[in-house]
Amino acid sequence: MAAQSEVNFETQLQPEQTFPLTQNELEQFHTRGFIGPFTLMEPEEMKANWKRLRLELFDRTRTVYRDAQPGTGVYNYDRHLDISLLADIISRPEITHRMASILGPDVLCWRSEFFPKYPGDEGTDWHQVDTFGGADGIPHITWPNGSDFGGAMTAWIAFTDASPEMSCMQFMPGTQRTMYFDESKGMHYDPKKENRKEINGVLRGFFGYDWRELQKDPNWTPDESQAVSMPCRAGQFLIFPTTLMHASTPHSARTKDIRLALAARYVPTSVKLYDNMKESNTVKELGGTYSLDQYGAVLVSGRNEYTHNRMRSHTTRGKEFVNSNSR
Ligand SMILES: O=C(O)CCC(=O)C(=O)O
Repeated sequence: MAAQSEVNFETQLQPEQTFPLTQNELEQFHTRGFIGPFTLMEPEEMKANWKRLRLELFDRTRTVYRDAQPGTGVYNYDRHLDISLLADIISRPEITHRMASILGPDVLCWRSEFFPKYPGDEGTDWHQVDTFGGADGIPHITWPNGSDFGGAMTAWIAFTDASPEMSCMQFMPGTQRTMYFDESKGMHYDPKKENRKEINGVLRGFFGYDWRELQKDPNWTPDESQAVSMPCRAGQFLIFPTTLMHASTPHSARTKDIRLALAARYVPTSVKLYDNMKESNTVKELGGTYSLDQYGAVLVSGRNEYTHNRMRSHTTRGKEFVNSNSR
């Protein structure tokens, strides 16, 4: 993981508008591998945003992946590249200043993904993500040689409440530096597997995949006694590296309400994105495929001194992305 670099938050920001992690928080983060929940906005504001977003998600005329297949996990990938509300959220200083405290000053948001859980849905099974190539075995991101860390730093942003009965996140503290999975093995997709299987007595799965196919040791099982549940109110967010063992509880609440989270993924600018897809220009994941023709990473903090990644300065609707720490 990048050592903490000196981060100079914009001088025109008032102290109450800057959000670096404190030394204590950083220590806690490095020991446990996660931190939060932090408040991005009040529940009522987030619930109103979700109401608006529900309608905006239907309009796919400006999405960068118009070729993505309905019903697959990739269908609503990277909607921050066309929806202004999401463009604002992934660039919010409450998130990006904290990311800069962990990753160093120069930070990209390279992806956003929705995780909807409907009543009765399985929880997401225990997993760790290093290369993001779990589906096809091909790394989607490449850290520079010698980096002691892969994966991406996630801001897991709750659009609705996420209680233990309503699919809250779970973590295994301190597992972020030991990979129990090898994504180069690849997995088999079978949507019929969804919401069907109990693992250790809990309804869990991985969106039509079985992440356990990637286990380095087929006989290993996660030690659930180590699991910590992290409920969030709508408008709160958690930060964790994808290499931390993480999961979510099933949505077993007696309600008609969905649980919805947006996972925004951040990396330093030195990380190469989709370098292995240069020829095909196509990504395969979560049962779907999409072309990278209109893709670009977003600089949310600092400077980009590299030319290896495609970048976007504006959404497809012409809204400029905000860099909350432009050095
Ligand atoms: O929200 C979930 O159920 C899982 C989220 C997750 O696995 C992630 O953000 O990496």
